[in-house]
Amino acid sequence: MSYIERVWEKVSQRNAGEVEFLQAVREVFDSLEPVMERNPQYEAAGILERIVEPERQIIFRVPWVDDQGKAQVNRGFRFEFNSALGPYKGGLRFHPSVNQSVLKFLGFEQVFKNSLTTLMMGGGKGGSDFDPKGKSDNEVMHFCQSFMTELQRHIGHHTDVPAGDIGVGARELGYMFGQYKRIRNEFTGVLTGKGITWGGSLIRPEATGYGTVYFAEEMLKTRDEKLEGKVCTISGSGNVAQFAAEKLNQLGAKVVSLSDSGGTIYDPAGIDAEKLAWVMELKNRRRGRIKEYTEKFGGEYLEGERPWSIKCDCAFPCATQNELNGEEAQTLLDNGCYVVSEGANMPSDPDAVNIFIDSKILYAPGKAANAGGVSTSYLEMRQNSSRNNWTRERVDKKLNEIMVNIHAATRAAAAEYGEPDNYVMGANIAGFTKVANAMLDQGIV
Ligand code: NDP
Ligand code: 2IT
Repeated sequence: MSYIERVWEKVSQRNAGEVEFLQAVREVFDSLEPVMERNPQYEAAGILERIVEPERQIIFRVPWVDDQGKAQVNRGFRFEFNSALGPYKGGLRFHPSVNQSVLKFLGFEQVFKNSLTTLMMGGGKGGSDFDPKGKSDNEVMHFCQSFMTELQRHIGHHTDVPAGDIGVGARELGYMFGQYKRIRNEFTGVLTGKGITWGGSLIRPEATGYGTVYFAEEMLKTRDEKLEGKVCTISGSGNVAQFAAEKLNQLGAKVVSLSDSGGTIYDPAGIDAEKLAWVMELKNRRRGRIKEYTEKFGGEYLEGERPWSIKCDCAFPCATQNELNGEEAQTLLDNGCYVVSEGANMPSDPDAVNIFIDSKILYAPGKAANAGGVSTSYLEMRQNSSRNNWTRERVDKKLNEIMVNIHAATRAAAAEYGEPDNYVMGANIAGFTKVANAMLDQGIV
């Protein structure tokens, strides 16, 4: 049995039942077989055994009082996965589906994503099974304060720097930052995605969506093509989806769908800048459901459905994990889609990933295509350390350069192992190699 398969057997036994985590590990392992053959030093130093085990796992009670005066309890987590390349870095997710498996898959992916950015960041992820949906601002504030009351003892601007993810945006980050500052009596860049007047970076809110589109642009360049005139489907209608749509509009593409957990809206006329501004108001202020879009602008509401049956050239999954299965991947291909750039983390399930790879379309996995968010978080940390503020243009230019570099590094790693068009293999190998070599240098810790 190969080194990889021996480690896989142990990982799957030790983490039995953690479906999402094991899915993420298997995908990375599937890319690494030729790397292990060429580099026996990794086995000798137990790199794989160590890289699948978080350095530290923190699980805690989050008690809070709701608007009726009733005590509520949620579970809080932070997985500090790997610090070989820098302080732990990665978002916080608040969603009822959050559990150990989901956050471990996200933390594991984050290690390779952050390595791919070439910036100095380790990987981590955290969150809670708290559901901000339907809660008052007051309840969200009390929850965030309680969550941070515990989390603050584990994080710091040189140690572990959380940010947003599903269910954690400007409002939640503000409440958490306020509580951190109150307890620790320090104003530091301990969180990223901060408000612009209190340490945030311009373009951080836009960065993940913009970056995902920049990555698609780079992939299209390999075929001498542009995004202009392309019909694009997007899933989700949160932070990543909104700014992917904005950038696609700016580049002359036509966005025809958005979705949320209730269903999909299909607007064949295109979701232009004006309609998108309305969606942002709906989602970020009124916190309403996407189906209201069709009442306002027409088009179709596909209740309970995802956007993948809609004919398009390019698809941007920007909602959540496993939101695109094998059957849907095949439907996309049958309808002529040939670019898939993942804004979400692990949105394509393993069947879909295999179908995309075998079909040789331009398919970019999340850990490469959505790395613009965490990269711009790093630019925010840089601005905080130097007490400087960069202009929009400067941050956006840097973000674009980083995405161009990630694209090039991904292709180069894939080419080195004989599959230049396989972005999954390229991202996994390039991400892994840098972390593994740093771990070798730093000894068995
Ligand atoms: P938001 O909370 O802003 O938006 C999430 C969107 O996805 C909402 O439209 C939501 O619909 C939908 N969604 C969430 N969970 C589900 C589900 N289980 N089924 C169907 N739809 C769902 O989150 P973000 O936009 O920040 O994150 C979206 C994805 O991008 C996630 O995978 C995240 O990990 C990834 N990502 C985010 C980054 C960031 O900087 N924010 C960086 C890199 C990746 P509803 O409101 O109905 O729940
Ligand atoms: O999945 C991700 O990369 C994020 N949610 C962003 C992490 C960050 O630290 O900005």
